[in-house]
Amino acid sequence: MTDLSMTTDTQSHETTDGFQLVIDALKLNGIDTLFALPGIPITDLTRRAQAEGIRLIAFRHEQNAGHAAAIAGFMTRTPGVCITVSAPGFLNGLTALANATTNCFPMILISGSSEREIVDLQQGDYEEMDQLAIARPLAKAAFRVLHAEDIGVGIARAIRAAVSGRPGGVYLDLPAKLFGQAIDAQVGRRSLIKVVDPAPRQIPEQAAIDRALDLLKSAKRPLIVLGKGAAYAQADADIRALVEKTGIPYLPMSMAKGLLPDTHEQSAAAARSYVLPESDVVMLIGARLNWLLSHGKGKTWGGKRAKDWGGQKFIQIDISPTEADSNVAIDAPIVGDIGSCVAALLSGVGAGWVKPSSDWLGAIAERKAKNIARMAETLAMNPTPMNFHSALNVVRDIVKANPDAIFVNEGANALDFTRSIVDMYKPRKRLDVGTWGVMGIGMGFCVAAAVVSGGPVIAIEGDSAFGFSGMEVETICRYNLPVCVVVFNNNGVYRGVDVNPTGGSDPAPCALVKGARYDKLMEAFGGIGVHATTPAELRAAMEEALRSRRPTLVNAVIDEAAGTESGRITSLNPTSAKKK
Ligand code: OXT
Ligand code: ADP
Ligand code: MG
Repeated sequence: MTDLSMTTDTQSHETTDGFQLVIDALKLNGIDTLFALPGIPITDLTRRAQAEGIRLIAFRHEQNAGHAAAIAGFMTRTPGVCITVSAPGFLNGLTALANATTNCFPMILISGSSEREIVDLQQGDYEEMDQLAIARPLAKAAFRVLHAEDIGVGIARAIRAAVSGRPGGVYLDLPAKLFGQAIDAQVGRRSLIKVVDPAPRQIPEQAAIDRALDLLKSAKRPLIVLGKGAAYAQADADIRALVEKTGIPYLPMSMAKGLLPDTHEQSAAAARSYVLPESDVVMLIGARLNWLLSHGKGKTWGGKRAKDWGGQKFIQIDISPTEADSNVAIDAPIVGDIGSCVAALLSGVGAGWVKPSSDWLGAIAERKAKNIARMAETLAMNPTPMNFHSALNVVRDIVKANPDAIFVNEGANALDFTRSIVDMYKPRKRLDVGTWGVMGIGMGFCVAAAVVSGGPVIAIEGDSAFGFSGMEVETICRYNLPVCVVVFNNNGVYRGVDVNPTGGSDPAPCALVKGARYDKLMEAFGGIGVHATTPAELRAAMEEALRSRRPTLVNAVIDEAAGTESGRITSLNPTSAKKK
């Protein structure tokens, strides 16, 4: 317990309680929004927080509240806070907490819990569970507060753990009894902590910068890979300056799209499978060499051929010192925050800097032009029923006309086609399934994006993906958020043509109800539902949604045979992997 004995001589006669101290501690630290689902023991916490001027967004399922908190953290660099009830509510929030940790999003999951004495003796309390022990391996840090005078410390530690260094998910366990604990108001006030400099800059070593610059200068075919860490860092102007001053082509990972506009001439996104194996020096900025980058090895990276010319060399900028060498050797690690690292690199890129050769840039431009021309041909087709391309041709125009709208995307084909077809123009506008490829982020992300930005949100959702969080359209309607959800309805997980091999009447595992009308779900709660079977209908519906800012769901009918099993990652299915 924090020692407050020094303050007893100045005690007031007013008292405060645990509820109030949690609210005061959050407010003191600039937390102005909570994503929650009320119930015992946190109902009054949500009520009183709202009464005290905190924006309280109440959800239909804790997983969605958790995803909302996590992405709010990504967007703002302030921990997003999710509040749940004990055991089942806590468990519902846990997927989001683990996903936040995996994706390096700063988030705090606060759950009410049962009394320690009863939990530890396993006496069967209401919603009894040893939550702290369960959360610990899934969170960056986990804390429990037992005494009202420690609430300030508990919240301060949670905030620091979530945003400092590599951001992540933090669990804060608050037993029911804590909320009602009364203490002297002045003692309570003094126990609160306003966290000073919660995410201190981490300045890189000059030697590390010099090593990286030397390697970059020696490159014949350099490449920059921008990851979501670069987007999170909010060092947009310096990152753009580094890319443009060095003249090095760059590849944006999914959530780094828009950090520089996708139409930028140095973007190598449309020549991905050419630049990865051909580059000789790769500078990773806030991107891990995990599965999404084929672990930095194998065919994607040139395989044996690359070894012939000495193999690829890597520079990696990351705030986590243990990230380097996690998959392949990193020749020039730079440990620090991206803002400081990029600024330091920039100061080494002077007037004498030699830009990459026209051979390298020309070869990339040629590949890009071919891929873009091929894509343009496919986009220009107008088949009946619509396919992913003809529908996304519309979405691409709408996003171009509304570059400030936040764009949420999940599914398999609905994700992969969208990522390569829909250009992003501004940083942190594209929010998606991230490192785990997790379904269910959709409506939680939409709610948070609308609440945090105050602006319009567009979501492109596979019909299966939408099902994971679909009930939150009620939340979208209840708070009257300017969200336009487009469900790419192809009657199934991946495709709608899966068949039960026994010929029995049960549907196949990947099949969903044919011809489902997701638009009716939005109408059920007073929003606008539109059934769109042509690109023209889809365009009209999206334009109207953005104009009116009314909650809208467009059920876009997509050819059930279009697309592939698992989208672009078919090869990860064990059966396909065996065949290779
Ligand atoms: O260079 P090449 O020639 O190769 O071409 C590339 C680019 O150069 C080119 N390109 C362009 N060309 C022209 N112009 C432009 N502007 C341009 N830009 C790019 O396009 C190609 C492709 O580029 P890309 O995408 O960058 O490259 P590539 O090789 O694909 O990149 C590799 C990866 C790995 C980086 C990339 O593929 C990627 O990011 N993939 C992410 C995949 C992912 O995370 N998928 C989601 C998970 S799938 C599965 O797990 C699903 N589940 C199971 C499940 C999950 N996930 N979660 C939970 C909680 N439970 C269960 C389920 C249930 S998906 C799913 C639902 C699916 O059904 P839905 O109905 O929702 O969706 P539909 O499929 O639509 O029906
Ligand atoms: P992507 O999926 O886009 O490739 P990852 O999630 O794999 O991106 O990688 C993000 C990386 O960025 C993580 O290794 C994380 O430690 C790092 N990171 C996050 N924020 C910062 C920051 N402010 N400064 C430096 N590195 C950061
Ligand atoms: Mg589908």
